[in-house]
Amino acid sequence: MGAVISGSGLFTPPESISNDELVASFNEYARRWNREHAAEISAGRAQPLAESSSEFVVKASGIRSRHVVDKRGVLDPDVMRPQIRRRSNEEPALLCEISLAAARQALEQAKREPGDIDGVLVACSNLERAYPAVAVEVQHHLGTGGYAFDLNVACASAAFGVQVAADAVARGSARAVLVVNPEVCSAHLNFRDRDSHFIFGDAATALVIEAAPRDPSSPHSFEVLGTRLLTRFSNNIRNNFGFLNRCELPPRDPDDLLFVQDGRQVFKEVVPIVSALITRELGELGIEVSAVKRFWLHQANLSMNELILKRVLGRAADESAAPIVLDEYANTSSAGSVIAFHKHHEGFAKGDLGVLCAFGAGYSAGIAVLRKL
Ligand code: CO8
Repeated sequence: MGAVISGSGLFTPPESISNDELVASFNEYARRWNREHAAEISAGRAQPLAESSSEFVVKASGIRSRHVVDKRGVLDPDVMRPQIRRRSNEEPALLCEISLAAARQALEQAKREPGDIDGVLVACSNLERAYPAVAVEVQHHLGTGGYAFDLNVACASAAFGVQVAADAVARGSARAVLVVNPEVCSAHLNFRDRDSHFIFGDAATALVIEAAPRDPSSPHSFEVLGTRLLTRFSNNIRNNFGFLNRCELPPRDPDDLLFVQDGRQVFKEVVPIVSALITRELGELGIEVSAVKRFWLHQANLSMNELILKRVLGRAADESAAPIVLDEYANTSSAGSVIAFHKHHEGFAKGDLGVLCAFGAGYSAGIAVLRKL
């Protein structure tokens, strides 16, 4: 018995911010800060803040816009964060709500009812609370059976979820598992940091993974041929937010409780890790790299994806072989590779091969090799 991805779903927040809008907000903040600190700056006790630019953002990352859960709060130079209505414990939490939207779509593609699902994994970078697990809340509102738990391996979380789910259905401990990736990255992003203010966006994705799909000939059914995960510790992408913060002495700078990275180091170190992972897994499955029709890669940086594929293929990949969604969505952490899969798995004939690969903080990376049923 194997495992099949039989449906995918995507929730895209309706509001979107262009680079020009984001940069205008940042630059207004920088000008205000420089005015307020003019005396320290002229005395040499502070450095003026430099302005951001849309040209830099596109050139350095390939990102042109991002969807967010609250555009007004992010763009207001006095706020610079999404403003989210506090919900009562009786209402679905925000991560649960966006998970449900993506999950229902995935179930529809798979032609499954919630009662057909034995497990829900919420696999993402930024969980909304410590407990109860968001996955259990999603299970409750969807009405699925079995069990549910949260899993956090940063941007690689979806790939880790796919392996856990595929193993469960292949061993028969679950008939079908729903893997959901809700990401409200805008709430963990420091919009006052010029180096990273443009990087992330919000979205949620979902995959149904099961042993025996209801409709094997559906355009959405892909057999999971193999999976491989790896981790290697690095502090180059870090977020120190956690339950010990309120007890720490001395207290931390609030900016240290948000996303921070050394983007250039990450780029340099992650490209070889990921290209080796893809090459090795395809080799172990006896698959020629040239036989892979499409690569659905994590969506952090356009040049990074181009370089990874150049190393794997020995030549540049064209866009139909490696779809890009980060231009519209920016980095949506664990959702990125699944958005690429969800929007671009058309045109596959029976037997065609594809690779889903996610990577990020940890470092962590995971791959799933898929074959069209
Ligand atoms: N506008 C204009 N100039 C700028 C800006 C800006 N906004 N920002 C920096 N610059 C300047 C710098 O000051 C520097 O100037 P100088 O050369 O004079 O010193 C110059 O531009 C170049 O700066 P960098 O070296 O930083 O620029 P890079 O070319 O490296 O591009 C990137 C920066 C885009 C960040 C790039 O390094 C990158 O994308 N790296 C890969 C990062 C990556 O993949 N990270 C994974 C993160 S995802 C993850 O796993 C975490 C999950 C958590 C999710 C939740 C979050 C909120």
